[in-house]
Amino acid sequence: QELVVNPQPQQLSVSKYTSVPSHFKVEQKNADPATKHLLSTFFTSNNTASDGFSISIGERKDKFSRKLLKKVPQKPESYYIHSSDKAITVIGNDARGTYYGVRTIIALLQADQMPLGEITDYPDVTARGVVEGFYGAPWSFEHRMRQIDFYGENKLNTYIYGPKDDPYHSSPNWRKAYPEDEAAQLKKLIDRAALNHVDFVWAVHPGKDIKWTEEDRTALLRKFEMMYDLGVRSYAVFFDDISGEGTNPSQQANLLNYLHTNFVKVKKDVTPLIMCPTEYNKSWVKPEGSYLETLGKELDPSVRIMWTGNRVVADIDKETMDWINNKIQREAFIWWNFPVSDYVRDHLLLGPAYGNTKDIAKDVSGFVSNPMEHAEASKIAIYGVADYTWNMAGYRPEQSWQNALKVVMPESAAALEVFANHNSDLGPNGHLYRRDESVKFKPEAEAFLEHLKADQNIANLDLVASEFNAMVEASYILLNSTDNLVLLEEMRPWLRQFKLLGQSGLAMVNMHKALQSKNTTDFERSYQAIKAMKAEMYTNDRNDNQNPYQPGVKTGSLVVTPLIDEAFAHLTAVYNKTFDKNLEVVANYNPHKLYTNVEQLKHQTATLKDRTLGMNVPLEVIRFEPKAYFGFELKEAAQVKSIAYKLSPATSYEHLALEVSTNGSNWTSVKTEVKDDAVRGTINSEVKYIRISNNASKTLEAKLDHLKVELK
Ligand code: LTM
Repeated sequence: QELVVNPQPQQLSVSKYTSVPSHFKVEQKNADPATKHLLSTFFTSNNTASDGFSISIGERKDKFSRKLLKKVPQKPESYYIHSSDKAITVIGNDARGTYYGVRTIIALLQADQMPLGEITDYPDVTARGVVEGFYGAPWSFEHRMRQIDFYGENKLNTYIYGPKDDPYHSSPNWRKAYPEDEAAQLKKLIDRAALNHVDFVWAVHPGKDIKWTEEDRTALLRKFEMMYDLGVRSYAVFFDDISGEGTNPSQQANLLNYLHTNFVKVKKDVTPLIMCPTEYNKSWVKPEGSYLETLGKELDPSVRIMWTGNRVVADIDKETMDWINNKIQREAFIWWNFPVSDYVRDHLLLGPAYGNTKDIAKDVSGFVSNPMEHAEASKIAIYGVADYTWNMAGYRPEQSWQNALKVVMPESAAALEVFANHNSDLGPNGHLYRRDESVKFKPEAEAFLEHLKADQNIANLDLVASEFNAMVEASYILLNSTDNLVLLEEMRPWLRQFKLLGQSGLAMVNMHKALQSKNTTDFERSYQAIKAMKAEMYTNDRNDNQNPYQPGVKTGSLVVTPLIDEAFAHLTAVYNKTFDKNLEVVANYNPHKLYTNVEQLKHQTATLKDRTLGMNVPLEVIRFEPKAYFGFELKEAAQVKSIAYKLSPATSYEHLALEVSTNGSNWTSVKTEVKDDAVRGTINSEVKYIRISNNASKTLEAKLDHLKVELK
């Protein structure tokens, strides 16, 4: 086993490698319960003996020689390790530092060879971890237990519990106690976090219905107390994705200051509060207001303020940090919206964690990743976040990613690499956030298509075929793997699609070969095979991963799928022309477009499923200025059966009109009815444009639940 310590230590100097002793004598001085527990999981009666290799563990305050103590960095959570052929000494600067030192020692002793030398180590970022802050099914209890262990293993110290769809986290139930069984599970999670030196931060999301009254602030204090009784010692208050009265910055600051004075200061063992503002990214800052400045001025300086960057989903750089830190008069706490996929639920994001610059360590008070609802699959990115936030200068995203794959699937890492390599981009999305995908294969795919279309010799044909083959083989290996069944369950629908995609790539290569040799039988067989595979993928897309937002299963969508589709269409067209045939050239595309002047909606995508045209709606609150409109422009005028949309709050409907047009200039209002809080309109003529417009003179703020047009 090679030596991999994640996160990568700050300084590691190895004088030589030696074989790992079989037995140890462990002497621990001031180890806390978490460190004791960790030691007991590795050092058992099987590998300890009174004459074993000496390992001595303790904290700065314990008795160690001055020479060694001088080497322990004066930084929170730091540690120093000295290992010689006689003994290993681990000294932590504090309890967490000692724990992390022991984590490192265990990693060293699990390698083939033990390094002798010194390790001096400390984290760059104070609070590092995960915010379970996505929309969609919250993680299960079992997944959370696995996650918390994973954070401990990778020296992450923060888990913010804030799943948008937990009713007791958000409105109106934030005021209520958790039901007994859920409270019992939370208690177990909190205890597990303590055992892993992870701060379990319980977050509340009260802004949708909070009243700035004595009654509500005592309700919140009461809820904090309940959580305290379960063992919570860290708290956050989220005001993201809300509209109305709850967005008032002075009132938010008042509430946080009240909690700081009446709870944090009183308890003494509670860490400083964290808050997520309503304007949590630069693109949402209202030019007419001074929301962030107000928070900066009025919030107690100890309160940490979250920030997602220049947009909702963004990577972070020095300029981002300088801008926000200046506004809020403190170092922002980064909420990195990666690998969260709640706005592209048909995709799996398995690529490396990259894009944040390496010069922001001193500008952030924390850095947490918002993950996918697929907890186990998110570990690939989280592993990278642990590495990046600990040692920014030394972070190498690609290497860290390779290591992560080996950790999550030790036996099948090579196959997982093939799969993850082609499943990392998000596809077009409203946040305009994209990731590299199929990086090494992309130039090959481009060269292949270029030569194919120019009717030239395809020099890399074997290479392209061998990638498709690797995809099929990797799918078989992973679908039958046993080294991480939890991960396999999450990936299964995508693996089935991926196998079919690889197979259809191979059939496409065969179509090319058959066309070259003018073998019409072989060509038509491979053509039919691709059509059959496409039909199967379509069925999978309709049956697997069904959710109301982006249902279905998309794989290889940046490079591999377009390559196969384009090559298939081209080959079929050439074949038809050459042999005077009429095989159908299928194009899977949606010819209709979104039609809007709302900035937040401009980059959303339109989907066409059967005869239903829909908008991929954003999860956030949308601002509809006066004269704002949103809808569709059809490719050509067509008969429409019905139009349906839903906004919350439903009071927005008073100011909105549903209109249609054949030319985009002359508009006709459509009669509508409201049923189950949704609006429905029917028309009996051909239309090309459909829009919902804000005819009021004031800006409306609302969430869009859906917009659907049924075509005849
Ligand atoms: O990003 C923040 C602060 N809030 C929400 C998240 O809950 C959600 O997961 C992400 C990504 O869709 N966007 C948000 O607005």
